[in-house]
Amino acid sequence: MNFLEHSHRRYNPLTGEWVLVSPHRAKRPWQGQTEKATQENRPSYDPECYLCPGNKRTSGISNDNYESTFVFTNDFSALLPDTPSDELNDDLFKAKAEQGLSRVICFSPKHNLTIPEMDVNVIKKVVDLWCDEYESLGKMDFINHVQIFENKGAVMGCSNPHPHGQIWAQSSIPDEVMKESEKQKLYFDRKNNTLLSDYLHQELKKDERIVLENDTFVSLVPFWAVWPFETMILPKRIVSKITDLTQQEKMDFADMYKKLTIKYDNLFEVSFPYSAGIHQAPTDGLEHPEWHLHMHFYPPLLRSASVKKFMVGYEMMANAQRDITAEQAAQRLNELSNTHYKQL
Ligand code: H2U
Ligand code: ZN
Repeated sequence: MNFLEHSHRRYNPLTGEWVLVSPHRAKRPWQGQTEKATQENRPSYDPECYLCPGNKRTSGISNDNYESTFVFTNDFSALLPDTPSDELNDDLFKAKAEQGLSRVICFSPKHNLTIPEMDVNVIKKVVDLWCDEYESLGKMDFINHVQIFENKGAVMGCSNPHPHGQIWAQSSIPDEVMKESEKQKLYFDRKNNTLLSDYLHQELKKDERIVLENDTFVSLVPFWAVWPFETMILPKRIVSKITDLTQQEKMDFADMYKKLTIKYDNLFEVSFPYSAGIHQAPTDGLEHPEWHLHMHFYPPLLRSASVKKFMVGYEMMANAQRDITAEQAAQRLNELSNTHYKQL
Protein backbone atom coordinates (compact mmCIF):
# COMPACT_ATOMS: atom_id res chain seq x y z
CA MET A 1 0.00 0.00 0.00
CA ASN A 2 1.31 3.46 -0.89
CA PHE A 3 0.53 5.50 2.21
CA LEU A 4 1.62 8.73 0.51
CA GLU A 5 -0.64 8.46 -2.54
CA HIS A 6 -3.77 6.59 -1.66
CA SER A 7 -6.63 7.13 0.75
CA HIS A 8 -6.63 4.56 3.48
CA ARG A 9 -7.96 3.88 6.95
CA ARG A 10 -5.71 3.29 9.93
CA TYR A 11 -6.71 1.40 13.04
CA ASN A 12 -6.13 2.64 16.56
CA PRO A 13 -5.59 -0.51 18.65
CA LEU A 14 -5.86 1.50 21.87
CA THR A 15 -9.45 2.57 21.22
CA GLY A 16 -10.65 0.32 18.40
CA GLU A 17 -11.42 3.37 16.25
CA TRP A 18 -10.34 4.15 12.70
CA VAL A 19 -9.02 7.29 11.05
CA LEU A 20 -9.39 8.07 7.35
CA VAL A 21 -6.10 9.32 5.84
CA SER A 22 -6.26 11.28 2.56
CA PRO A 23 -2.65 12.28 1.80
CA HIS A 24 -3.38 13.55 -1.73
CA ARG A 25 -5.61 16.30 -0.28
CA ALA A 26 -2.81 18.06 1.59
CA LYS A 27 -2.24 20.52 -1.27
CA ARG A 28 -5.79 21.86 -1.64
CA PRO A 29 -6.22 25.69 -1.39
CA TRP A 30 -7.42 27.18 1.87
CA GLN A 31 -9.80 30.13 2.23
CA GLY A 32 -11.15 29.36 5.67
CA GLN A 33 -10.70 30.88 9.08
CA THR A 34 -7.39 32.27 10.30
CA GLU A 35 -6.75 32.66 14.03
CA LYS A 36 -4.66 35.60 15.17
CA ALA A 37 -1.36 34.64 16.78
CA THR A 38 -1.78 35.72 20.41
CA GLN A 39 0.32 38.59 21.73
CA GLU A 40 3.38 37.11 23.43
CA ASN A 41 4.52 40.02 25.57
CA ARG A 42 3.04 39.29 28.97
CA PRO A 43 4.29 40.59 32.32
CA SER A 44 5.74 38.01 34.76
CA TYR A 45 3.09 39.14 37.25
CA ASP A 46 -0.41 40.27 36.26
CA PRO A 47 -2.50 41.87 39.03
CA GLU A 48 -5.65 40.89 37.12
CA CYS A 49 -4.73 37.19 36.78
CA TYR A 50 -6.65 34.79 39.00
CA LEU A 51 -3.72 32.35 38.99
CA CYS A 52 -0.84 34.70 39.89
CA PRO A 53 0.54 34.39 43.47
CA GLY A 54 -1.34 36.29 46.16
CA ASN A 55 -4.19 37.33 43.83
CA LYS A 56 -7.86 36.98 44.72
CA ARG A 57 -9.89 34.45 42.73
CA THR A 58 -13.56 34.86 41.75
CA SER A 59 -14.52 32.92 44.88
CA GLY A 60 -12.92 35.61 47.04
CA ILE A 61 -10.22 33.18 48.19
CA SER A 62 -6.63 34.37 47.68
CA ASN A 63 -3.88 32.25 46.17
CA ASP A 64 -0.84 31.47 48.32
CA ASN A 65 2.27 33.51 47.66
CA TYR A 66 3.61 30.38 46.01
CA GLU A 67 7.14 30.10 44.66
CA SER A 68 7.05 26.96 42.52
CA THR A 69 3.77 25.08 41.97
CA PHE A 70 0.34 25.69 43.49
CA VAL A 71 -2.84 23.59 43.55
CA PHE A 72 -6.37 24.56 44.56
CA THR A 73 -9.85 23.10 44.25
CA ASN A 74 -11.58 24.56 41.17
CA ASP A 75 -14.01 27.29 42.28
CA PHE A 76 -16.38 26.14 39.53
CA SER A 77 -15.84 22.39 39.80
CA ALA A 78 -17.72 20.27 37.31
CA LEU A 79 -17.67 17.46 39.88
CA LEU A 80 -18.46 17.71 43.57
CA PRO A 81 -17.67 15.20 46.33
CA ASP A 82 -20.99 15.53 48.16
CA THR A 83 -23.37 14.91 45.25
CA PRO A 84 -26.06 12.56 46.64
CA SER A 85 -26.02 9.07 45.13
CA ASP A 86 -28.97 8.45 42.85
CA GLU A 87 -29.76 6.38 39.82
CA LEU A 88 -32.29 6.29 37.00
CA ASN A 89 -32.62 2.97 35.22
CA ASP A 90 -35.62 3.17 32.98
CA ASP A 91 -34.86 1.21 29.81
CA LEU A 92 -33.69 3.89 27.35
CA PHE A 93 -33.37 6.50 30.07
CA LYS A 94 -30.32 5.81 32.21
CA ALA A 95 -28.57 8.27 34.51
CA LYS A 96 -26.37 8.04 37.55
CA ALA A 97 -25.17 10.65 40.03
CA GLU A 98 -21.43 11.30 39.77
CA GLN A 99 -19.14 12.30 42.61
CA GLY A 100 -15.74 13.87 42.12
CA LEU A 101 -13.32 16.72 42.59
CA SER A 102 -11.71 19.22 40.22
CA ARG A 103 -8.39 20.88 40.87
CA VAL A 104 -6.39 23.59 39.16
CA ILE A 105 -2.58 23.34 39.13
CA CYS A 106 -0.35 26.36 38.55
CA PHE A 107 2.91 25.25 36.96
CA SER A 108 4.88 28.35 37.94
CA PRO A 109 4.34 31.69 39.71
CA LYS A 110 5.54 33.41 36.53
CA HIS A 111 2.56 34.56 34.48
CA ASN A 112 4.56 34.82 31.24
CA LEU A 113 6.15 31.35 31.20
CA THR A 114 5.04 28.19 29.42
CA ILE A 115 6.38 24.65 29.78
CA PRO A 116 8.84 24.87 26.84
CA GLU A 117 10.44 27.95 28.40
CA MET A 118 10.65 26.60 31.95
CA ASP A 119 13.69 25.08 33.56
CA VAL A 120 13.51 21.28 33.60
CA ASN A 121 13.94 21.29 37.42
CA VAL A 122 10.84 23.46 37.66
CA ILE A 123 8.89 21.13 35.34
CA LYS A 124 9.99 18.22 37.56
CA LYS A 125 8.05 19.93 40.38
CA VAL A 126 4.95 19.83 38.16
CA VAL A 127 5.49 16.08 37.66
CA ASP A 128 5.92 15.69 41.45
CA LEU A 129 2.66 17.54 42.04
CA TRP A 130 0.86 15.32 39.50
CA CYS A 131 2.13 12.33 41.49
CA ASP A 132 0.96 13.78 44.82
CA GLU A 133 -2.48 14.55 43.41
CA TYR A 134 -2.87 11.18 41.66
CA GLU A 135 -1.96 9.49 44.93
CA SER A 136 -4.05 11.56 47.35
CA LEU A 137 -7.13 11.80 45.11
CA GLY A 138 -6.85 8.18 44.01
CA LYS A 139 -6.82 7.03 47.66
CA MET A 140 -10.27 8.48 48.30
CA ASP A 141 -12.97 5.81 48.50
CA PHE A 142 -15.23 7.38 45.91
CA ILE A 143 -12.50 8.21 43.36
CA ASN A 144 -11.84 5.53 40.74
CA HIS A 145 -10.17 7.65 38.10
CA VAL A 146 -7.87 10.69 38.12
CA GLN A 147 -7.57 12.65 34.87
CA ILE A 148 -4.61 15.02 34.68
CA PHE A 149 -4.74 17.38 31.69
CA GLU A 150 -3.68 20.71 30.26
CA ASN A 151 -5.53 23.00 27.88
CA LYS A 152 -3.07 25.38 26.32
CA GLY A 153 -4.00 28.39 24.20
CA ALA A 154 -7.24 30.31 23.76
CA VAL A 155 -8.06 28.24 20.67
CA MET A 156 -8.29 25.19 22.99
CA GLY A 157 -10.66 26.97 25.36
CA CYS A 158 -7.97 27.83 27.87
CA SER A 159 -9.25 30.76 29.90
CA ASN A 160 -5.93 32.17 31.08
CA PRO A 161 -2.37 32.20 29.66
CA HIS A 162 -0.84 31.71 33.11
CA PRO A 163 0.82 28.25 32.88
CA HIS A 164 -1.61 25.80 34.43
CA GLY A 165 -3.33 22.47 34.11
CA GLN A 166 -6.31 20.74 35.64
CA ILE A 167 -7.23 17.50 37.35
CA TRP A 168 -10.69 15.99 37.34
CA ALA A 169 -11.09 13.00 39.63
CA GLN A 170 -14.33 11.02 39.70
CA SER A 171 -16.11 7.84 40.70
CA SER A 172 -16.66 6.50 37.15
CA ILE A 173 -14.04 5.56 34.57
CA PRO A 174 -14.58 8.04 31.71
CA ASP A 175 -15.22 6.78 28.16
CA GLU A 176 -11.84 7.48 26.52
CA VAL A 177 -10.07 5.73 29.37
CA MET A 178 -12.53 2.85 29.40
CA LYS A 179 -11.92 2.18 25.70
CA GLU A 180 -8.15 2.09 26.25
CA SER A 181 -8.54 0.05 29.39
CA GLU A 182 -10.57 -2.66 27.65
CA LYS A 183 -8.23 -2.85 24.64
CA GLN A 184 -5.13 -3.02 26.83
CA LYS A 185 -6.70 -5.71 29.03
CA LEU A 186 -7.61 -7.90 26.03
CA TYR A 187 -4.11 -7.51 24.64
CA PHE A 188 -2.41 -8.23 27.96
CA ASP A 189 -4.49 -11.35 28.56
CA ARG A 190 -3.54 -12.64 25.11
CA LYS A 191 0.17 -11.69 24.98
CA ASN A 192 1.21 -11.26 28.58
CA ASN A 193 2.76 -7.93 27.64
CA THR A 194 1.36 -4.41 27.42
CA LEU A 195 -0.01 -3.31 24.05
CA LEU A 196 2.06 -0.13 24.19
CA SER A 197 5.34 -1.81 25.04
CA ASP A 198 4.98 -4.09 21.99
CA TYR A 199 3.91 -1.10 19.91
CA LEU A 200 6.81 1.06 21.08
CA HIS A 201 9.30 -1.73 20.46
CA GLN A 202 8.16 -1.92 16.82
CA GLU A 203 8.06 1.86 16.39
CA LEU A 204 11.67 2.12 17.57
CA LYS A 205 12.65 -0.56 15.04
CA LYS A 206 10.76 1.10 12.16
CA ASP A 207 11.97 4.59 13.14
CA GLU A 208 9.46 6.40 10.91
CA ARG A 209 7.36 8.22 13.50
CA ILE A 210 9.80 8.82 16.38
CA VAL A 211 10.16 12.48 17.36
CA LEU A 212 12.35 12.36 20.48
CA GLU A 213 13.93 9.84 22.80
CA ASN A 214 15.67 9.97 26.18
CA ASP A 215 16.69 7.24 28.63
CA THR A 216 13.14 6.61 29.86
CA PHE A 217 10.68 8.08 27.34
CA VAL A 218 9.90 8.27 23.65
CA SER A 219 7.77 10.87 21.86
CA LEU A 220 6.20 9.75 18.63
CA VAL A 221 3.40 10.52 16.21
CA PRO A 222 1.17 7.45 16.59
CA PHE A 223 0.49 5.45 13.39
CA TRP A 224 -3.22 6.18 13.96
CA ALA A 225 -2.86 9.92 14.82
CA VAL A 226 -5.98 12.00 14.13
CA TRP A 227 -4.81 15.57 14.82
CA PRO A 228 -2.23 16.85 12.29
CA PHE A 229 0.65 16.99 14.80
CA GLU A 230 -0.72 14.65 17.42
CA THR A 231 1.93 12.96 19.56
CA MET A 232 2.25 10.62 22.47
CA ILE A 233 4.90 10.41 25.19
CA LEU A 234 5.38 6.89 26.48
CA PRO A 235 7.83 5.18 28.82
CA LYS A 236 10.03 2.43 27.42
CA ARG A 237 9.54 0.20 30.43
CA ILE A 238 6.09 -0.85 31.60
CA VAL A 239 4.83 1.71 34.08
CA SER A 240 1.13 1.71 34.84
CA LYS A 241 0.96 4.95 36.86
CA ILE A 242 3.15 8.03 37.36
CA THR A 243 3.73 7.25 41.02
CA ASP A 244 5.68 4.15 39.88
CA LEU A 245 8.31 6.30 38.16
CA THR A 246 11.65 6.70 39.95
CA GLN A 247 12.97 10.19 40.70
CA GLN A 248 15.28 10.00 37.69
CA GLU A 249 12.42 8.82 35.46
CA LYS A 250 10.27 11.74 36.65
CA MET A 251 13.12 14.02 35.67
CA ASP A 252 13.19 12.33 32.26
CA PHE A 253 9.42 12.90 31.97
CA ALA A 254 9.97 16.62 32.67
CA ASP A 255 12.78 16.65 30.11
CA MET A 256 10.58 15.02 27.45
CA TYR A 257 7.62 17.35 28.17
CA LYS A 258 9.93 20.34 27.71
CA LYS A 259 11.68 19.05 24.58
CA LEU A 260 8.45 18.08 22.85
CA THR A 261 6.77 21.42 23.56
CA ILE A 262 9.90 23.25 22.31
CA LYS A 263 9.51 21.38 19.01
CA TYR A 264 5.83 22.34 18.95
CA ASP A 265 6.57 26.04 19.53
CA ASN A 266 9.25 25.94 16.85
CA LEU A 267 6.89 24.46 14.25
CA PHE A 268 5.05 27.71 13.51
CA GLU A 269 7.05 30.00 15.83
CA VAL A 270 4.11 30.54 18.09
CA SER A 271 3.14 29.38 21.58
CA PHE A 272 1.67 26.13 20.29
CA PRO A 273 -1.85 25.33 21.52
CA TYR A 274 -2.92 21.83 22.48
CA SER A 275 -4.89 19.69 24.86
CA ALA A 276 -2.67 17.17 26.58
CA GLY A 277 -3.45 14.58 29.19
CA ILE A 278 -2.05 11.59 31.01
CA HIS A 279 -3.71 8.21 30.63
CA GLN A 280 -2.83 5.74 33.34
CA ALA A 281 -4.26 3.03 35.57
CA PRO A 282 -7.63 3.73 37.19
CA THR A 283 -7.55 4.18 40.99
CA ASP A 284 -10.27 1.59 41.59
CA GLY A 285 -8.17 -0.48 43.99
CA LEU A 286 -7.59 -3.27 41.44
CA GLU A 287 -4.27 -4.36 39.94
CA HIS A 288 -3.76 -3.03 36.40
CA PRO A 289 -0.74 -4.79 34.87
CA GLU A 290 -2.29 -4.14 31.42
CA TRP A 291 -2.01 -0.38 31.79
CA HIS A 292 0.92 1.38 30.12
CA LEU A 293 1.12 5.01 31.17
CA HIS A 294 1.23 7.60 28.36
CA MET A 295 0.55 11.24 27.67
CA HIS A 296 -1.43 12.35 24.60
CA PHE A 297 -0.97 15.71 22.89
CA TYR A 298 -3.82 16.83 20.63
CA PRO A 299 -2.85 20.11 18.94
CA PRO A 300 -5.34 21.75 16.55
CA LEU A 301 -2.92 23.65 14.29
CA LEU A 302 -2.55 22.40 10.73
CA ARG A 303 -0.47 24.58 8.47
CA SER A 304 0.44 27.80 10.27
CA ALA A 305 0.02 29.69 13.51
CA SER A 306 -3.41 30.68 12.23
CA VAL A 307 -4.81 27.74 10.30
CA LYS A 308 -6.27 24.99 12.42
CA LYS A 309 -7.88 21.68 11.74
CA PHE A 310 -11.61 21.46 12.47
CA MET A 311 -13.30 18.26 13.49
CA VAL A 312 -16.52 18.96 11.63
CA GLY A 313 -18.75 17.54 8.89
CA TYR A 314 -17.49 14.09 8.03
CA GLU A 315 -15.58 13.82 11.33
CA MET A 316 -18.73 14.59 13.32
CA MET A 317 -20.98 12.44 11.22
CA ALA A 318 -18.76 9.57 10.21
CA ASN A 319 -15.09 9.19 11.08
CA ALA A 320 -11.97 11.10 12.06
CA GLN A 321 -9.96 12.15 9.01
CA ARG A 322 -6.56 13.67 8.29
CA ASP A 323 -4.58 14.84 5.26
CA ILE A 324 -0.84 14.87 6.01
CA THR A 325 0.33 11.45 7.09
CA ALA A 326 1.64 10.63 10.56
CA GLU A 327 5.06 9.99 8.99
CA GLN A 328 5.15 13.43 7.34
CA ALA A 329 4.15 15.08 10.61
CA ALA A 330 6.84 13.16 12.52
CA GLN A 331 9.47 14.10 9.99
CA ARG A 332 8.61 17.79 10.23
CA LEU A 333 8.76 17.72 14.03
CA ASN A 334 11.97 15.74 13.86
CA GLU A 335 13.76 18.28 11.71
CA LEU A 336 12.98 21.20 14.04
CA SER A 337 15.60 22.59 16.39
CA ASN A 338 15.69 21.47 20.02
CA THR A 339 16.35 25.07 21.06
CA HIS A 340 13.31 27.30 21.56
CA TYR A 341 12.92 29.84 18.74
CA LYS A 342 12.87 32.73 21.20
CA GLN A 343 16.36 31.71 22.29
CA LEU A 344 17.74 31.52 18.77
P1 H2U B 1 -8.75 26.39 31.80
O1 H2U B 1 -7.62 25.40 31.92
O2 H2U B 1 -9.79 25.92 30.86
O3 H2U B 1 -8.26 27.75 31.51
O4 H2U B 1 -9.45 26.44 33.21
C1 H2U B 1 -9.06 27.15 34.32
C2 H2U B 1 -9.98 26.77 35.43
O5 H2U B 1 -9.87 27.72 36.49
C3 H2U B 1 -11.45 26.74 35.04
O6 H2U B 1 -11.91 25.43 35.13
C4 H2U B 1 -11.10 27.79 37.16
C5 H2U B 1 -12.14 27.64 36.08
O7 H2U B 1 -13.30 27.04 36.58
N1 H2U B 1 -11.17 29.05 37.90
C6 H2U B 1 -11.22 29.03 39.30
O8 H2U B 1 -11.26 27.96 39.89
N2 H2U B 1 -11.25 30.21 39.98
C7 H2U B 1 -11.26 31.44 39.40
O9 H2U B 1 -11.23 32.45 40.07
C8 H2U B 1 -11.32 31.55 37.92
C9 H2U B 1 -11.20 30.27 37.15
ZN1 ZN C 1 -0.86 34.94 36.18
